[in-house]
Amino acid sequence: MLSFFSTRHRRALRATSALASGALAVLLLPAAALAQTATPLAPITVETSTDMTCPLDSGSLERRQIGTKNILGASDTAALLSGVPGVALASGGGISSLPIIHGLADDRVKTVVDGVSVTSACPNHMNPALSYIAPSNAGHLTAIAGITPVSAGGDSIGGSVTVAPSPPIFATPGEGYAAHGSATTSFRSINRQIGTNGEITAATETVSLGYNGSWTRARESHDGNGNRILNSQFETQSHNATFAARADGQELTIRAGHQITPYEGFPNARMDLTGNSSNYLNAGYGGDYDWGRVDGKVYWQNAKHEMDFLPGRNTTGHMPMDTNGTDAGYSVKAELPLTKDDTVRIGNEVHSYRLSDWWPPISNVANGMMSPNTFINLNEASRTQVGTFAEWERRWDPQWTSLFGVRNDVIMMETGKVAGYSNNMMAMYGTDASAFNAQNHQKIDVNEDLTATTRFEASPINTEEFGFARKTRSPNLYERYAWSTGGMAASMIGWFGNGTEYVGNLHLRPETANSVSLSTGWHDTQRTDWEVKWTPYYTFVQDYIGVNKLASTSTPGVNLLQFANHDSQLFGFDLSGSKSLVKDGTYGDLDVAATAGWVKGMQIDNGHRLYHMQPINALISLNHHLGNWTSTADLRLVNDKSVANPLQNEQTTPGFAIVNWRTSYRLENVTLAVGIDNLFNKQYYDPNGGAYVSYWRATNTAAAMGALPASGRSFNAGMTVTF
Ligand SMILES: [Cu+2]
Repeated sequence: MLSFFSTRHRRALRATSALASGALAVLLLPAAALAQTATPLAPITVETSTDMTCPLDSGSLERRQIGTKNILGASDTAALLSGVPGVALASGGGISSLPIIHGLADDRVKTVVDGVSVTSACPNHMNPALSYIAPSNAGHLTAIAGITPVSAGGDSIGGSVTVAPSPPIFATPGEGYAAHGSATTSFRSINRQIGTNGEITAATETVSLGYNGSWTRARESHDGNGNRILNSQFETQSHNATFAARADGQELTIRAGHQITPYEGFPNARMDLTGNSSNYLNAGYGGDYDWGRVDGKVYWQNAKHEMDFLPGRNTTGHMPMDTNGTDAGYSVKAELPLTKDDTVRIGNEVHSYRLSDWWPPISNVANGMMSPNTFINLNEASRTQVGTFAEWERRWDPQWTSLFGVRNDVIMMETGKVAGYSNNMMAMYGTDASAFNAQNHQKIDVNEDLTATTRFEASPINTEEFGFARKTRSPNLYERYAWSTGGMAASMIGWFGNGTEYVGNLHLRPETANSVSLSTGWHDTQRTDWEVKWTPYYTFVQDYIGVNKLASTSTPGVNLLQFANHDSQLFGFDLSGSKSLVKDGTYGDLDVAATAGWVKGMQIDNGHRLYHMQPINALISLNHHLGNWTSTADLRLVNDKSVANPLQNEQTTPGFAIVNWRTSYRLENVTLAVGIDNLFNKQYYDPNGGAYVSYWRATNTAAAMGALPASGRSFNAGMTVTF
């Protein structure tokens, strides 16, 4: 793996190898010989499934792996994906990171929670799909970085992230009635975060009733230098109920829930979340029949979202901004094993989304910047997706398997008339609103997707996979309909964590990605000792939705930008591997797992670097396991970001190496865990952490903006009791 790093990085690696061996000593120190039944805890499960819908270049986390992070106070479900090959994270608030897969972020990644695509109902994407499921309620997480099958969803061009809540628990045959529950409490020192969550299930063999709830509150975090990270506090709670019934290979699951986030600071945004209240109701059906299997889902979710300034920005004024968004729809999929070698999957879905976005005035002063009328940003905007797919999986012989899929998505968008706070010509509200209202807003995109992959089991120790995909995403509501070119209004639009100003574009075309990727995997015949996997990829995105510059502003780095199509290309590789070092030794098992990644992306016409490219990076994990005792030491290495997007105030960041450590022990029905994040209290800046906008606003000095610092050392502890 060393060969993938620059000379400078090799030096960093040598310096940190001393740290790593220190961490190993810590890891092995109290070798209490308390051997009982074992549940090993690898940080990431590398998929070895023969199912073609799960490409080689994907990773997943099981409930027990999520459980360890939950005990130590994980609040951000997206962040659990850290370390999965191909995945990087754009940080936001305490529960709202956005996944980036192979350089494609946010809406470009298909994110499905409990079978439902939830849309961010905020011009800053503060409430993305993954913010609605707490880690304590996540049963299984999968990220597909490679060629995503059409059955995993359309209207996206990147990989896919799927999160399923824990499946309902039923009584085992003969048990009659069963009740299970657990309660967890956790603490983190860096932001004095406390959290508690629990679940309880009462079930017979055919009916199950469950509840899962969580609450977390965190003060402002601190960086490695001990300085407060302004506006990084948050609080959230969720309540989820599950009813499930099953009989004769059929299962019906109904889930309903409520989440309330009274506040969540966003240090890299102009605004903070000052209220987010959401409710959902969905029903899922799965049934096995003689002819195959059918899965269906109907869903509804509403979010009422408010933004303003939390204290810390040193802002005396207020700027209320409200959104109300509703996702509703259904999906139905059938899997038909036609012969013993052929499986066909067909499916259809409708996803309707409605969003209103309005900003109440701050006074009744006539002709003001923010008065006397309500600013109408989106007036009953709607976006409806109708998707249909067919997929054919064929095993040609014991070595060759292929998957071929086609998909059609029709995206229909519309929005009503808009208005500014006033007809203040200086702020161009009147001119812009009239120009926008005079145009036809209805848009219909007909998108055709295609994927083809083939897998070759070359030998008992080698698997090869080759794939091609054409995938299309239509613009989101803001990319098309955000209408004001007034700097203040435009600065409220954008989910990029950079303080820059964005204007929509009614003439945007959908973006279409054409990707090729090759995965080569090597492993021992039993797949228990060692494994190495390498996936290089190339993507050409026709009409990539980037930006054009409309004007500079008085703040260096901050431009007035408009969304615009630019052909672009991205390429890179993912590398992952694991090796068992000690097996069944007197002092337990020891293994090492590592992932590394590199991606580069640029616009083809002008060579501008794409936003959100993760520099070359690696995660090396050392896992120790003895009886009920499990420990992990992670070494995370990220190279410097020296070239950034020139228009979007992207920050360059120095390289860094940090060490995280955690250990847990289970004694009967109690599990105790302790851990230290950023063990050496390093001051570092995540390359996709964005700009430190809250600091700029607090000090009113644009020069002070810089990159957003990451959190310093945190001592974490937690306990779970099961009953
Ligand atoms: Cu928001």
